[in-house]
Amino acid sequence: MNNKHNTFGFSTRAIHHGYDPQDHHGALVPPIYLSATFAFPTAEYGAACFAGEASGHFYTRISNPTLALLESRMATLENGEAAVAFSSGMGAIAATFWTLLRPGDEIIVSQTLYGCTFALLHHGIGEFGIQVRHVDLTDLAALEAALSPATRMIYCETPANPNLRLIDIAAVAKLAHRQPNITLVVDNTYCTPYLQRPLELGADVVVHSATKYLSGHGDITAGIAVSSHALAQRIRLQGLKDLTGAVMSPQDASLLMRGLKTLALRMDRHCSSAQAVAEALQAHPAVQWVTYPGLRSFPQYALAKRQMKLPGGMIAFELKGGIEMGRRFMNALRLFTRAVSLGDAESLAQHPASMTHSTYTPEERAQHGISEGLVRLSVGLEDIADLLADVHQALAKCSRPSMRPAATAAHVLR
Ligand code: 4LM
Repeated sequence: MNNKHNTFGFSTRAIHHGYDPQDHHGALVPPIYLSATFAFPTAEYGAACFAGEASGHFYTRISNPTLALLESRMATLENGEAAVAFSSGMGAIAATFWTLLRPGDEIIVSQTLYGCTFALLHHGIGEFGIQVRHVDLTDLAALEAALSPATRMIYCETPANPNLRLIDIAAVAKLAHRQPNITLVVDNTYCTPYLQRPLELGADVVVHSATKYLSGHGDITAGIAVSSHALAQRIRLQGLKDLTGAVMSPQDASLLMRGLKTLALRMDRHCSSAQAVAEALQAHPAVQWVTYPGLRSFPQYALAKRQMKLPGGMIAFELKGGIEMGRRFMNALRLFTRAVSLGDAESLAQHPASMTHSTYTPEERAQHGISEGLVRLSVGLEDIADLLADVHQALAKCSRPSMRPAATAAHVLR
């Protein structure tokens, strides 16, 4: 299937886009080009490659056939023109910031962000003369008031990690594009393009931690930026090539393409299981609150329905008794694994305030809507009956005064 056949459905493109086995000795699975460098037929051709006058691969930090295939697949799935692959989500985010922002510029960011993105803003680019302003992007009047001639970028996660707050991408894009030189960048890690396509709603760049749902098996760290050809070329030649050097390895690109083949199937299962777990939590007397975009009680339920195909696989909740009880719950889990990251086949539980969002001070967490008692679940692909049984048995222990850590899933299943 070549790139012109973009009328196929999401999964067909995730499996076939950009690759014809007959061009590769009939190999069903695309080969992995490990080569770091590529031979020039002549010195003149090499010079033309470096001058940007000839196309072709010449060094893997800039491009590579395996990475190029992955990038073309990610571009079609996000409905963008081009993509750039990175060695991590933070690599993709940092390269996008460093490429598109300069001292004196202003970046408006949403209230709640993944901990290392927050740290990059406040302890990274914010210390190089770029003004970082947090604005509640659910309040369009506040955004309108915050925009200034120096604003060059608006950046958000939706749903936000870890509190699942949503941003109305189309509404923010409309405001952003009143000024021609503002780039709207959306971190689409929680949704993947199967659930939400920000470029179709007016965003200019989508970034991903492809470590998560996109690869889906917890065995690589990877990142992706998707945009127009022109922006992708800038991000590739500045952010990737010179400013970070954070290139994805061709082996990881191959694993990521394997993950993409089952993305739609996996996301359907993550979402249906998360819905069931969220409902079970909501019905339990030990639970103080649950946030999940598929619950009618979710404050932005209508926006979730409109903007996302399904509510996703992530849940945030707090037990009565706060973090002390939350720790007891996490230690009681037998099938859910206590670990950061998300989007894996294995269900995961973690405590953002002391783990992924410990880059914020307690005061900053309070300001940015991350409660100290919030427990985050990434609902995996195990049988839903087993997941519910695990959640119920852990909740049952949350009324007892003390307990020791439970066995791990490996112990239980052996
Ligand atoms: C975590 N998250 O939450 P790399 N954007 C979002 C993320 O959640 C992450 C990244 C970017 C977690 C990692 C430990 C919304 C990461 C950064 O880890 O650099 O691929 O992605 O548990």
